[in-house]
Amino acid sequence: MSHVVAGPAAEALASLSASQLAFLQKLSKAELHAHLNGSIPSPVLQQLAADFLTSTSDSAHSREIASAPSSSPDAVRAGIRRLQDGVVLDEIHDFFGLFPAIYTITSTPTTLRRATRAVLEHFLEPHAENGGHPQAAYLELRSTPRETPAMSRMQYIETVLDEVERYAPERAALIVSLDRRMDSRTAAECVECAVALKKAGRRVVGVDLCGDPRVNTAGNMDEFKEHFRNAKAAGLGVTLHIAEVSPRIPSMPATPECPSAETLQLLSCKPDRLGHATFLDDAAKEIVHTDEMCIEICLSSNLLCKTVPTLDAHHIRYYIGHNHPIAICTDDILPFRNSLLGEYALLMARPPLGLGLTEAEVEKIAKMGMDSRFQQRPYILITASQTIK
Ligand code: 6MZ
Repeated sequence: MSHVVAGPAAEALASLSASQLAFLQKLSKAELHAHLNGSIPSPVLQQLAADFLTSTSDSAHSREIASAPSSSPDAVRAGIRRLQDGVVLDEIHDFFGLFPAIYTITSTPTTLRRATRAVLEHFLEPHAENGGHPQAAYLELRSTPRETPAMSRMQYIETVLDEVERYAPERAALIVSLDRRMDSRTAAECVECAVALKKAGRRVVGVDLCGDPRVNTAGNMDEFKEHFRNAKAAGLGVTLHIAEVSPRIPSMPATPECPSAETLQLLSCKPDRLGHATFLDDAAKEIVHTDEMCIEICLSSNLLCKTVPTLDAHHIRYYIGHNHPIAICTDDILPFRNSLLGEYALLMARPPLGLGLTEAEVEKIAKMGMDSRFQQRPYILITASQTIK
């Protein structure tokens, strides 16, 4: 059973003509914003959950699992059922409650390896339902290193990297995520691991700041800034989730407690790319334009988390209008039930299902994504009419 696409991406896909669909399937697309634990294809997650719930105490695997769980079997069952039924979110904050159940079943090297392999296959294997093409020509997968009873943070990163390198050394790379809830020591450890692995020639290409945007990093931003500076100094790219939710009190002047102050602090780290960037004010937009920071756009994610009411109101329009670099991304295919092809369908479908862009416009956007990869590698860009080296 394969990953099922539903919601806005599925509606957009269903509305395309055969030739539009063939055009999108063939187009070389880069996936630059996909969270590993949010991108596990649902059938694989269900298998991992079943193994977790039925494991007996006489196998090495179950002993490994038994040393790691953090949620009870009942909580895992409820979490997986929720994901299986299709998640309906009242607001973005509900979203982050989905992860404890997932984390419980990807807390050992064995299960993390299986999850990583499944994500790589989803994005990079040619699929019949995708016209025999892969979803993505190139994938920068991101994940937050977790210390569990079964592995250290370094082992976590190495486990994911082993799969990335074994499976698709030229077509995939890893971004190490820092969660907003991390204390500075943990964030420093993650960056140190990323830097050491990059120096050792491994395919770590960047660091990210992610996590529940309710957690305001303004308080410890000075320390986080230093970590991002260290990452940059080592040649890693930096991408930051920024302004994903509206400032709590829009009328308030910027203060350290106000997320818009946090936005300016994050921008002062000189990130190369930004995740979401939904609620940037004029001062922030000015910086983003001047420094040509690519915006990672996640249309279904924003619609389903209700941070953006409609496609028509989406900030992608502003960036397209200003010819600013963007990359079209899925964010988390597991809860959002989308696909990279479906996100591109949202660009092309006629309004109100999509933005109604032309093939030439969509092709240009796909190239922007390819050009915004942290590690530029030669690649073949297949377009409707030509092949460019
Ligand atoms: C912010 C998000 C996110 O890292 O364990 N994550 N952070 N905004 C989002 N938009 C909806 N979607 C996912 O993958 C899961 C983690 O990615 C972050 C959250 O911190 C989540 O726990 P990894 O592989």
